[in-house]
Amino acid sequence: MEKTFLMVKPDGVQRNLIGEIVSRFEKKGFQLVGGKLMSIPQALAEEHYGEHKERPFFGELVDFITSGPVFAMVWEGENVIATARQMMGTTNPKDAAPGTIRGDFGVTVGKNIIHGSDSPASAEREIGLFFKEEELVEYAKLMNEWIN
Ligand code: DAT
Ligand code: MG
Repeated sequence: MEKTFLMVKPDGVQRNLIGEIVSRFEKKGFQLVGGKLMSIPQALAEEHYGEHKERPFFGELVDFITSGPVFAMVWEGENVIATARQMMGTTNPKDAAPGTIRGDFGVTVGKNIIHGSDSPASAEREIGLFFKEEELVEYAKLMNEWIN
């Protein structure tokens, strides 16, 4: 089953949005496979956002993501990578549709509440960066028969 890496950013943690965000993915019908509250070390932040290394906002981005704890998660489900991105809304909350996480809770691009992998390759890479194999829990949920 497809998996994705999602993370409540420091602004979302400070604004008490962990429960709200977890709840949205649970209610959708996706399954939580791993989760932890953690502080991101500088080196991990730079590696995670490596694709943006040359962008002018890279320094700010790394400072922001290391500025407080994040809630890192792995979620599983059919088409979960693309669907989670839709549920997050566009990168800049000013353009994000109401009903999306960034549309409902975000105001500026620098503090946009949540991260989500954008492709199968980045999902695999990011899950590997943040979670050890043994931190991911595979389990059957009877409810899945009513979802998939
Ligand atoms: P996303 O988080 O939607 O995948 P991204 O990968 O393009 O977006 O960028 C990573 C993060 O960098 C994004 O969540 C917020 C920040 N960011 C992106 N574009 C920015 C910009 N023009 N100015 C400031 N921060 C930006
Ligand atoms: Mg991205």
